[in-house]
Amino acid sequence: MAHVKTLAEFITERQHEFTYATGELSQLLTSFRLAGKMVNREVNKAGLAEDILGAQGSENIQGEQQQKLDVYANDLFIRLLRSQGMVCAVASEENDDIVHFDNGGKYVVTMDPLDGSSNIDVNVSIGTIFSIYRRVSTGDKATMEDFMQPGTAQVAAGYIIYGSSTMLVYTTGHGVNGFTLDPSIGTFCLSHPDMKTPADGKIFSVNEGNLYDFDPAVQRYIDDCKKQKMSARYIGSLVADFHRNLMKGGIYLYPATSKSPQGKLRLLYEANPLAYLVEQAGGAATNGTTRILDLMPTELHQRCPLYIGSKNMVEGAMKA
Ligand code: P6P
Repeated sequence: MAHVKTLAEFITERQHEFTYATGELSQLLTSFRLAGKMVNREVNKAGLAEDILGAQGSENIQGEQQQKLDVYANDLFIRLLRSQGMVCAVASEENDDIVHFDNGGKYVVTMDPLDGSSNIDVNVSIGTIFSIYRRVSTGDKATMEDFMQPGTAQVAAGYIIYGSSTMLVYTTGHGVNGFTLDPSIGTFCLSHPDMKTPADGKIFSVNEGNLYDFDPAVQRYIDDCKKQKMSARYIGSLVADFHRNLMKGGIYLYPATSKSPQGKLRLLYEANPLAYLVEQAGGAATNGTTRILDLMPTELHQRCPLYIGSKNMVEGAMKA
């Protein structure tokens, strides 16, 4: 049987592509590799472990019930990132403010530690989404300036999907590669080299419960997808919908609605990382008018409408 390349081997082999000092990428990704395995273990037994299932009883800045696994994942990622010394601050969906580490790290991370966590109790795939940026501020501590960089400034981005199998998918700007966790050896192995998303697709992902709240142009686009006999696939878990569309072709839309005039999804740790990945795989991502990666952030938790997936489908949605 051909040797299966591990994530560690792959990173070593490709580290010359990483703009900054050799070895830094490996250390940066190590926290996500390790945390991904540990979150995977808890996700897989959530149905059994009384202490990890269900709401934590607290709310995050989004006013959303924090699921215990949300908090577990957030605390774990923060602990691992703090300890490995490369990252000096984190902006997380689960924390109102920037989390600072006093370690002189040259990078900052934005992350949604467990997106779609309301699906945990019903056994639907969920995911971790992350972006890595180089610090731009020069003082002792990171500042908002470090987090108000456009998506084009990302040095790496990725997600972990906890599904029928657990995968880590990431880019450093040299294509997209997917690694599947082999639980028998606790190692992520290269399973999807150089991922490319089809320019066209036959899948549209949108919560049609909001249909009559969408802009008429969006309603026309959705109607047109139906007239073309496309398949409607909406899991209600962004990473799961994104991953399927990345592999098969398709478009995911979370447009603005009257209830959410800026849409629901977050720019810094949902739209930007996935936009970086999809463009590296040949796809596209906009907020309905502007390329996601060109948006200039102004707040940590700002929302943006999101149209993301197959290039021709996103362009079609813009012309609707
Ligand atoms: P709605 C989960 O809460 C999430 O952030 C994404 O994972 C998912 O795609 C979306 O919201 C679902 O939102 O409003 O359709 O239930």
